[in-house]
Amino acid sequence: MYKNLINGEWVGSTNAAQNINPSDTSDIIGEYATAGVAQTIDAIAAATAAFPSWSRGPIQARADLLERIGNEILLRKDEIGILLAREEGKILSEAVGEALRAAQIFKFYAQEVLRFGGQLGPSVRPGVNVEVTREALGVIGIITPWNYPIAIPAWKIAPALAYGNCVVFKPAELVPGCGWLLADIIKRAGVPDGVFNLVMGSGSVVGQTLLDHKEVSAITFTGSVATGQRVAQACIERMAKFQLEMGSKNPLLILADADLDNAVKCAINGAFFSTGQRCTATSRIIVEKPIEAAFIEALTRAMGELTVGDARAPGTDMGPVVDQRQLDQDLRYIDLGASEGATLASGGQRVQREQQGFYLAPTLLTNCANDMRIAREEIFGPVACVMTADDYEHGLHLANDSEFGLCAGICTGSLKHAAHFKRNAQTGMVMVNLPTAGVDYHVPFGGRKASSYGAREQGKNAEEFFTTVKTSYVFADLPG
Ligand code: TXE
Repeated sequence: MYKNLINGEWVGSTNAAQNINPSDTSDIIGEYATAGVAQTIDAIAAATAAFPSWSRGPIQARADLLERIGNEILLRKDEIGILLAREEGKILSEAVGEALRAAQIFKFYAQEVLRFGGQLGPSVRPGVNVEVTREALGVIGIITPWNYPIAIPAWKIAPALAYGNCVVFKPAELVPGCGWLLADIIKRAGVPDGVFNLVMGSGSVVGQTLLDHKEVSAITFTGSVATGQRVAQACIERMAKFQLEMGSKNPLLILADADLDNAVKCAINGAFFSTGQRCTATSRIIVEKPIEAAFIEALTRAMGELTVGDARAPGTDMGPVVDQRQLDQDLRYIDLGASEGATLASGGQRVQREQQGFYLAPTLLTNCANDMRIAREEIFGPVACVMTADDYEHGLHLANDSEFGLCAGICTGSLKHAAHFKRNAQTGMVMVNLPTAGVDYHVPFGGRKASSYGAREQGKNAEEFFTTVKTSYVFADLPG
């Protein structure tokens, strides 16, 4: 049984959960200990006890730790990629790429630790100086989803530790394998006892305990809107700091002057890579009327060339959906699309393979309207809707007409329209002639409206969430 990491010790449990390969449901990856309330409280207590020495300890120790973690992930990226593909269903190249990304993130924050911060300046009062500094928050509860089982934990854990916080990390139930492996690497790198703790288990028990515990200073969460709202309510109740990254309904606007081949590549990548299970996935493709027919024809042709299969098999372009519940949700939305009047242009059905897995064909719904539920609610699968724009202004209006606002893309040869779109898209991120998914780690990540709440993640911006600002006034006008 893979155990939880509490105060530097591997701690078992009477309960365990099976980790199942979505490409082959007969393949059980392992048994993972399920923590309860008591173990979660033990982890919080260990993190609380470790905080004073960790937050005030030498920054070189923190930098070295993060560097060692990054180096080991880098060294083992292929092995981690295989595990990730096996438990989440992302194809091997994407999974190895995600492991590499996790390594880069740890190495970035290893350097950030040493970046000199703070401000010193004169007060408006004579003889007084003002210092603005940042301090660690305390214990951070980290709650992550299943779709990026190593990169999302990395981009929360690395800055949390870098800025001097202690961590209690709860991975998503479906992907304990990557969470456990990351914890093992962090422990092997020499993290002091209690500074980093892993508690695997359910959202309603482990997650809820983190939300409600008074010693947890802040919660960083990525997941669904519904759970995000619960996180917000629980944190507001006891005035804890929180940060939410949730769903989206990202638009890709394709204008008549776009390079058609590139537009198709952007749509394929954005809508179907990682089986469409990305918060930045393209789910609304808005096409200007004159090229709509040609675009749909080229896109469905390219979709027909995608090989759906075992995530670890060479030649697979798209792996399975993560589990039965998500597959049922995807199929429900496809049926809903038909009943709302959309046309099923491609896919829509389960795919049979030798082994039992949650395989779904990449699916395109055309003749969609922006007020249909399939165009407004996050499906989170390989399903994209196409809708028509009369012109650029109409396309921009459709792109912005959404409860969500994470990322928006435009494909166009027009600098004027690209610049206007960049300025007027109501999202946290904009892509020009690029897929909506695929971001860097050294710059802010996050959205607007129902997609995100609180400070942006990643890059230097992470200090906004993981630290608190202190303003000190010093009277030092000594005589002579
Ligand atoms: O998310 P949950 P699920 C969306 C996507 C997907 C749907 C459901 O539409 O179909 O969410 O996925 C923990 N207190 N996204 O069920 O439930 C939970 O254990 C504290 C989009 O996986 O939000 C897990 O660790 N924590 C998103 C984490 O919250 C709780 C990525 C996320 O789980 C909790 C993932 C509670 N009461 C899902 N209940 C994106 N856009 O990136 C659950 N959790």
